[in-house]
Amino acid sequence: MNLLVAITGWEVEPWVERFRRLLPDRDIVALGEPFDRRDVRYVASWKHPPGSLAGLPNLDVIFSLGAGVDHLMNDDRLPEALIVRVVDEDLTNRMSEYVVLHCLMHLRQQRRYDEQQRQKIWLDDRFQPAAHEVKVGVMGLGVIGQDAARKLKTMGFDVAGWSRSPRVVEGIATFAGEKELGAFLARTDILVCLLPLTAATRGLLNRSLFAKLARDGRLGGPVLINAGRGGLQVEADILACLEDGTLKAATLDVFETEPLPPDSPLWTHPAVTITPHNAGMSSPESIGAQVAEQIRRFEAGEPLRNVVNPQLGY
Ligand code: NDP
Ligand code: OXD
Repeated sequence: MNLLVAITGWEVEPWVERFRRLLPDRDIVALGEPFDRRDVRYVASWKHPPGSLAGLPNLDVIFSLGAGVDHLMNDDRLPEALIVRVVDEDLTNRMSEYVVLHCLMHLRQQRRYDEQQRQKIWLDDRFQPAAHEVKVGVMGLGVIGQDAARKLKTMGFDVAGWSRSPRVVEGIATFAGEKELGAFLARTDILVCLLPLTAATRGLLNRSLFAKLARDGRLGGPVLINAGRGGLQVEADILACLEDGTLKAATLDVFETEPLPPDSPLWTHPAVTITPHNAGMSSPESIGAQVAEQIRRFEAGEPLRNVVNPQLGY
């Protein structure tokens, strides 16, 4: 057997079927089925149970089936192997759709009109700012962040981005590193987080950061959109900041604990919009093909694409 499919939280069967169609000459097995650990050369993982990949002596490559690899980095018994992540046009497009949708939703105050509709109230008493009057700050200017920033720019928003190392993106003001974080936040009305979860970014979305966002924006207070990872945010701080006006509203796709526990006050907070970690979706069709192509490259001695730097954690 060559490829072990180790998935929790998603349906496994479509992935196994896809890999069997793409790699008919290989043994493909799902974690939980019997297999000889010495036969595994490749693993395709999405949130495999920590420790379950220990003791695979002939493992060469672990493929993350998502863009994020924190699920791998957080397994302290992960075997030594190259780690490859997903960079996928379909996934990137879906993430940008989500970001644009929610920026527009906050710009156009759609939650308020939903409530008015429920109550059959016809009331048009509020000034609507134009997109160019609203400053969006995208944290993380990688594959997804750059795509989202460009699409937000096309919608007319005044867009800036922040990354670890300096990036140049046409038409977008860019900031880098801790030194420039304050200036980036000070010009941000809607903060969009598309960062990976690493030791350096864990808990970054906290009260002290929210307090540095622009206070003079056209939306009546700063808005947070987090589609990166739940571990980036301090949920108690988000709730407290929504209460005292440090934040006006939040859209959250990711949570400290997933699924979001039923007793979380985020569920019922009137200023919070929740989605179940599905801003982007990994499609077995397209990502399966990428994994098969990467295996082909690896075995032909060609360099793998999208290899993760374990020191940086992304
Ligand atoms: P990339 O690796 O392409 O980009 C990551 C960006 O974050 C880079 O710009 C990087 O900086 C920046 N960054 C990393 N660490 C820091 C730091 N300490 N300070 C400042 N900036 C930092 O990742 P992707 O764009 O492909 O994906 C981003 C994340 O989106 C994923 O890791 C995942 O967590 C999340 N995601 C969520 C999904 C969902 O459904 N909710 C779906 C897909 C992804 P630099 O440019 O200098 O390297
Ligand atoms: C990803 C995700 O990282 O879906 O791709 O969260």
